[in-house]
Amino acid sequence: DDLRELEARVSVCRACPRLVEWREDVAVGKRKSFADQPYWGRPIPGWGDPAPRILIAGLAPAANGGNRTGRVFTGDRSGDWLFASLYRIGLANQPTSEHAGDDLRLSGARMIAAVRCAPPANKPTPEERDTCAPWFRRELELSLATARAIVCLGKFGYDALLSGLASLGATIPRPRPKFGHAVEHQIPTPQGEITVLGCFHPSQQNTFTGKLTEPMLDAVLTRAKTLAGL
Ligand code: DU
Ligand code: SF4
Repeated sequence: DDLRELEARVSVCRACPRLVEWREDVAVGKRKSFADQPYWGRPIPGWGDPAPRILIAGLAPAANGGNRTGRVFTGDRSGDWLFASLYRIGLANQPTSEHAGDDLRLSGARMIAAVRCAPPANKPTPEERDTCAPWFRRELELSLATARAIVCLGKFGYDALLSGLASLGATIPRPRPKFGHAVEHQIPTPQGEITVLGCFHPSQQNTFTGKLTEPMLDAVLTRAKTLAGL
């Protein structure tokens, strides 16, 4: 089907030299704690329910997280926080994700990232973001057939998502609606209206400092669930 074809095509993309080098170097070098594990080391497509009601959008996979497991937002501390929350509210079948063979499943939700390859320091360049945009756009387009709520993790993911929606013909209000935790914006798209929700990124920077708490994360995902009719 369309999604499988997209996954197959993106999985061999080498369009960004800096990211190709980084994703492969990390996969060969490996972090000590994962020395005995295989690393994916390639582009990471969206993952989860193929007909999602909720999309969870971020910026890019993590070098020792998604770049290792092959599944975006898994295998690192941010993923641990996210999946614990998804499990608490009933969208994931287990609270943790260790590796790609762990039977983890999402129901009603799908995770996508604006950039498919892990960037150094978790920061793709604007050029890399733009190079990956056609993959993101197509993935978003396929998901919009069913999705009614999109949760954006962090401001970078939020900005990329609004740009992706705009490229698909969505009407983004001017001035651009602002990012914030638990903000909600209704966005008309050619495939129907969707609600975009902001959520602070579950990175250690936010979770260690208490800027993002478990109840705050659960509340945004629960709201998305309600909006999506789940
Ligand atoms: O082979 P498959 O059942 O289509 O699943 C592919 C992949 O997506 C697998 O890692 C499970 C996950 N997944 C999911 O999380 N939720 C679904 O509803 C369907 C598949
Ligand atoms: Fe290709 Fe995107 Fe990876 Fe760049 S970031 S190499 S465009 S998949």
